[in-house]
Amino acid sequence: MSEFRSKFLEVYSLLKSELLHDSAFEFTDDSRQWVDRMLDYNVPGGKLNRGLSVIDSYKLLKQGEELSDDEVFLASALGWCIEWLQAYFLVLDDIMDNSVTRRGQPCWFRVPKVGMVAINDGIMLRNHVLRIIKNHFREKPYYVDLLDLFNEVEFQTTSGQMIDLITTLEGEKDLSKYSLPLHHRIVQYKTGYYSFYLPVACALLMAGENLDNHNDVKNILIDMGIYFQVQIGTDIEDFKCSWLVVKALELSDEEQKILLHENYGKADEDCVAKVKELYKALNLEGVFAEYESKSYEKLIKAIEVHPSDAVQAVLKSFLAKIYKRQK
Ligand code: GPP
Ligand code: MG
Ligand code: MG
Ligand code: MG
Repeated sequence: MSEFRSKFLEVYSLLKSELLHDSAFEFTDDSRQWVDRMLDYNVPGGKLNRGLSVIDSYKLLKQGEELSDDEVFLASALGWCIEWLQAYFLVLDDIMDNSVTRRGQPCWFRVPKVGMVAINDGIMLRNHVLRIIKNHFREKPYYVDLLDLFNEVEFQTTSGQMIDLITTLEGEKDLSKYSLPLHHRIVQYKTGYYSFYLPVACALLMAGENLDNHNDVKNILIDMGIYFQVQIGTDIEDFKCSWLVVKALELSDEEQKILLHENYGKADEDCVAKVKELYKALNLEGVFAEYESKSYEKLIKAIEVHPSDAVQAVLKSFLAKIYKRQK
């Protein structure tokens, strides 16, 4: 667990309080209470891995040097910007997916009296990211780069969300469109940039680096992001374009393909069971284990040719986190 966790949590309260007293808006008690509750409901309830990894990465980039209170604060603030960004994505994604629960509680739009106000709340969360960055980074030499980074990552995530949505359109369920490259594209854009690249990119900017010189770091992190999604993508009922179904299609004979087409993406228990049985018959677990060790070796090789030991340490710490998750 990160040594910075308790500091990080303190920073949340401070950022929230600043937002609740933003002088660009004349808050009333009601409106302040709404935002207060909306933030507590949607922002801090996750595992906070993305946010914390900004500080952890920054510390590794400083190669063990003691961080000042100001550095810990700034890295935490950027970490929270990522958590805020994610809250914005998830509040809106749950509406688009018509989901029921998120992080063990009802989705925000399902909370009584929230409903479609949640759309505006999502936009509010997005605006908060920019308010936080303005409040704390306006004077920094990397301010413009930071804004540009968040803008670009948001665009990539929105684009990933679009291809995810249009491949699972109701009434157009067509399994034959699913392929490994499509699956990779969806997860790369929908989650890879904001979950894996963004935390490290924030730490690099704080450390005075120019992101144009770190395309190799971006590529490695995006590959890790794809691997990470492969691990967890099992959405049979939702007709998701997951790695498992793409692999299954690749390995199936004609008869098995027909079975997949008939049973994939149906809420019916028997259909789900049939798909799972086929996965077993195709030994997808074994195929996955093979894919896992190959991708691990490939990533380690890519990391070890990087010229900076500090950057290597950042990438290896990410790799260790996601490969541990498996067991
Ligand atoms: C979640 O994917 C979607 C995102 C993180 C991106 C949303 C982007 C927007 C611009 C709204 P998912 O629906 O597959 O995940 P989950 O199962 O967590 O809902
Ligand atoms: Mg969803
Ligand atoms: Mg979705
Ligand atoms: Mg999902």
